[in-house]
Amino acid sequence: MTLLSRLRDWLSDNALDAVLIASRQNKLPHLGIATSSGYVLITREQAHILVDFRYFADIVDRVKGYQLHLLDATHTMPVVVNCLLAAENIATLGFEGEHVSWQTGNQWREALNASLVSVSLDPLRQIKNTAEIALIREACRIADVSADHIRRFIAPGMREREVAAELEWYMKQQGAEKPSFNTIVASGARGALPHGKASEKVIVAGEFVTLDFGCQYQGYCSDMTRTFLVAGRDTPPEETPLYDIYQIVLRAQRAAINAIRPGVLCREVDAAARRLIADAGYGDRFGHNTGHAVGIDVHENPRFAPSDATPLQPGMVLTVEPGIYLPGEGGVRIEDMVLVTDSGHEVLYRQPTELQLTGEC
Ligand SMILES: [Mn+2]
Repeated sequence: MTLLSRLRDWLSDNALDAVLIASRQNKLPHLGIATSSGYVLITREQAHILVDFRYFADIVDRVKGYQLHLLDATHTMPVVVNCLLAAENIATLGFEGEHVSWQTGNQWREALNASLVSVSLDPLRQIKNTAEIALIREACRIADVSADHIRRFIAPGMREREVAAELEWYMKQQGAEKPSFNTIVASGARGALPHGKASEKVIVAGEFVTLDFGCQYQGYCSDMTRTFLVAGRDTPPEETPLYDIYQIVLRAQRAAINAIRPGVLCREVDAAARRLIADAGYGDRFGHNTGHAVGIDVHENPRFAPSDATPLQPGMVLTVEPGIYLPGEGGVRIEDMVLVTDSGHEVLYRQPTELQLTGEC
């Protein structure tokens, strides 16, 4: 089903005459570009795009099936939209309350000649279509080859920030538009910080280093975490202090991935990882969800969370990223992205999840 026909079905299900889309996330599939400016108005009969001079020329040659309207100082959004509301006899207009500020919402209520209803379009993005899955696969391919590059690149004496810069540069060389979030490089004791942004800390041989990163490709995100053992110490990997923790996290991550198939509830996948970590005695050291959906936003719903009862459906794409964090000592997290398929699941990365050493080996 096409984007527009899905939205029109959604309009009838929600007893709305039209919906005004303003968020970057939900405009992207219509505009083909990510921008916080401009609007998309979908009515029962028509589809309209309203943009200013900066975007008009880019969009006019590309989008098909929409009426284009140029916004300027006199043709403001409320002026243009009120004309369209009158022309198409629109009484009830949905808008994205969760993406609009209280101030803007109040201004629209004053200015727009329709009864406004706050709605959420985000659930419509939960099941990815074939074209979206192809873009996510490419974002994942870039992260995947970049993980291998950065593992070989890391050497004792480098700063976390240098490693993050190399990783982001490499992803761009591979075709990424930008990182999908601030790259996390957390080495040694900093590994206990689940979101330890790359710092000035120098990486030392024999430490674990956790890298959590991803990129955006044509508007779609990837998200990946690997924890490596920094080479350069003679001690065998099995004798490093966090080796056993690594094996527990790896077993938890695999248990959660193996639980993924259509019909399973998100909280059951979370439980598969959480139970294993709790049974090993580290339940209180795993203080976040097991995963989240990924798409245009790097964090989308549903979540692999203890309270999320969403049943999995083919076409959903989620992360699986359990971790254990020991304050003062360090931490381990391993994250893959997984596509829910008709018969089960497919992991979108090829990089191994077993403990790997940094460097050329
Ligand atoms: Mn993630």
